[in-house]
Amino acid sequence: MVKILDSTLREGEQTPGVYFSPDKKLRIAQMLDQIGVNIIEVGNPAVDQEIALAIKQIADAGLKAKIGAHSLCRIDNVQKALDCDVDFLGVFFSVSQKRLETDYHICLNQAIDKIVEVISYAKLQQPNLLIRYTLEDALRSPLENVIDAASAAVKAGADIISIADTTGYATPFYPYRSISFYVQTLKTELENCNLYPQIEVHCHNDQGLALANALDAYRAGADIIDVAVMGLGERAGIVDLAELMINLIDMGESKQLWQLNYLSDLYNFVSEHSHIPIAPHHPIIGKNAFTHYAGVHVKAISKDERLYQSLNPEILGCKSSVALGMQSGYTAIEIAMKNIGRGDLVQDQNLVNLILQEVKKISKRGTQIDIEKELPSIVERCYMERQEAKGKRQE
Ligand code: HCA
Ligand code: CU
Repeated sequence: MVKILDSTLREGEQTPGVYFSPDKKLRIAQMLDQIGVNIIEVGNPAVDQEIALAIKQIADAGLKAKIGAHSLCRIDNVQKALDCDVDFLGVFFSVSQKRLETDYHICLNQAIDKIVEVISYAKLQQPNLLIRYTLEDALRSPLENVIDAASAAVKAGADIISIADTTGYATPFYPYRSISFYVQTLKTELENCNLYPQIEVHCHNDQGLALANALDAYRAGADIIDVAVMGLGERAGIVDLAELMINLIDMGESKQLWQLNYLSDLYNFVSEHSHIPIAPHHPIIGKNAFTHYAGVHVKAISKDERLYQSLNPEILGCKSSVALGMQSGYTAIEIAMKNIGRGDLVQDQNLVNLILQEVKKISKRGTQIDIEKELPSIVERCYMERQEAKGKRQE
């Protein structure tokens, strides 16, 4: 059974302009817990005192999920995380040759000494702490460095090794640049040394491949996958929570693992408080994700929704709908009229056609027609017009 680590509160808050107050953080954590996420990464307490407070508050909230803090590979940072009573600590340090030379100005052995020192310290302070060591920018680090750093980290007490594709460089389509290759190689190499950490993956979306890479890693045996609500995060963000869950179910995970019907409340809450709108065509969660529009589509789904849906909206606790506009056909008007309680009028084909023409005309304003709010008066107007025309014919 794969585990999901949600990083909306850590990586997601690294989206420019996003800030969640401690109260909002707690609410988001509760909602993630209700959905069934396994680990909630809340933030780095060394960044700000308020983040430290939020971590502590969530760690003390009695949630089922493990609550984690993020930390630089430094003892003073780790101590701040431990002071927050977390169950989980994530320490990251890159062993890419370029980073070692250009930024840290140390050699691989010195880097490994630092990683070992920090992890051993954390383990000693809190032996039951779940410790993750992340190979930042792993996909652009020499495999030997990755293996050496990972095995040293596990020997020092790391329970989880995370392969971070920090810059979204991975692709499932080039074997040696694929995250599955890193997962498999690392597992095999560590097993050969009798080391059995859980393997986590953290995929960025710079080339739009975060989800594909995460699923590639899943197929290769990754144990934990990182996500954020709406895929929030640095630059182009990371894997989207809802998209990952749906695809994992598609690939054989049980849908009983997660309460998917709570996803839309969570997304609306995060969207509202991050001030980032959910794209209408966002898969699964967007307001158009199960909305059918063009005439030929609506006619087909009126017979069987599966003709234009590969996903059943019921799994998310929602229903499909129709939209009205220039692309609409006759059936959409019939359905929409029934939806607003004017099914009594659909027998009048001329009236339905008149409404259709009116809808097409209105659609030229370029914004969506609100069926609940606008259709009743359109129907009324067209109905009156029909009655007048009938009256005139009788005169
Ligand atoms: C960061 C980089 C990071 C770390 C991931 C991790 C990445 O923002 O600090 O610690 O597991 O993408 O490498 O998010
Ligand atoms: Cu990241």
